[in-house]
Amino acid sequence: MKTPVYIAVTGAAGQISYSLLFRLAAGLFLGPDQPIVLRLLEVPQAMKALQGVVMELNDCASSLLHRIEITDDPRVAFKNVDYVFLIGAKPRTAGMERKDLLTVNAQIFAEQGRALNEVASRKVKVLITGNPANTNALIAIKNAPDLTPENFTCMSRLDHNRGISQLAEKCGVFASDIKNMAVWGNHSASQYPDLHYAKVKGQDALPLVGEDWFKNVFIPTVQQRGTEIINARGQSSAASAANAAIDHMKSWVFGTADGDWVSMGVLSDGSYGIEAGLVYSFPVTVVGDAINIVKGLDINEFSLQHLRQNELELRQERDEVRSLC
Ligand code: NAX
Repeated sequence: MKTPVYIAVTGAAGQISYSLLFRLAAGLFLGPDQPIVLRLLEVPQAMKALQGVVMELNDCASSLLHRIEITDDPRVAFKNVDYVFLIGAKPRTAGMERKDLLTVNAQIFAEQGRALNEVASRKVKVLITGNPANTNALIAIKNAPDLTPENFTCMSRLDHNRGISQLAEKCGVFASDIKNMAVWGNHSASQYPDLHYAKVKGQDALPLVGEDWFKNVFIPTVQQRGTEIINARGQSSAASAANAAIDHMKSWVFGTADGDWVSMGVLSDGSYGIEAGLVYSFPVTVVGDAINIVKGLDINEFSLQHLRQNELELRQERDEVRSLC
């Protein structure tokens, strides 16, 4: 058996984690021969619920799950960890303005960034899922000056997977027949799911589905999918979010397939004119340990407007929490 690796999950008693943790214990992230230690972080009020989750994890009798440790202290949770899923965040409650949500979550991600800076492995891979994910990632990066921005990414993979699924359904093909989906910008309703480079069984997607479907059906469907799920289920996406978090981390650890890419929120280097220093979703490839923004794509006027709108929104979010980043 290999040496166990340490995986921390925050918001471990929440609904995304309730799907994620069992997948991790089943080896769906690192494979069937990699034992893991789970470090689960929660707020003190959720510790009892978390103990219930731990009982259920133990009842799976997974031979990969070497140990489970629970804590309400990020410095304990993140000590020497290799992989971190930052999922825990405060939900928006009645009467709360968007700015209030930004501020309250900014504090959480500032504290967790500082804790990672102090105690995590210098090679740690941190995925930020808790919303507002892009700006939370930026705050974590800024509060972890001894780590590098490359240690942090935020999740747009659920949006990417939603795009693949919509296109596959429209074309009557399998999801695996779709390549080069791209989701640009913020993980918000402004996100830009882009079919200009997408391929369906090697053919250009746009001529197959038409501009009208792309602009008037595909884009709003992907943008509004989270809301549609809340309206149907009475709760936000959880299992699909956990699935996307694992997909994201697998791409990061094992690399992207030849000729394909994935969408990830990473610190902008100024590519496509997006202000450097914002955490923005780009199409990326992963080779070895390096995440590379896909360069040189043609951006038409329609796309440019969407890219700019997302940049503006992320600038505004950043400016609202300036003191922390
Ligand atoms: P839940 O409300 O079910 O769970 C969140 C958990 O986080 C709770 O158990 C809470 O006690 C815990 N928590 C709060 N503050 C914490 C802290 N400081 N340290 C540790 N734990 C803390 O939410 P869930 O449905 O699991 O969603 C979690 C986050 O993911 C939310 O912010 C949600 O908006 C976001 N999402 C992001 C997605 C993405 O694609 N980036 C998609 C799914 C999801 O909406």
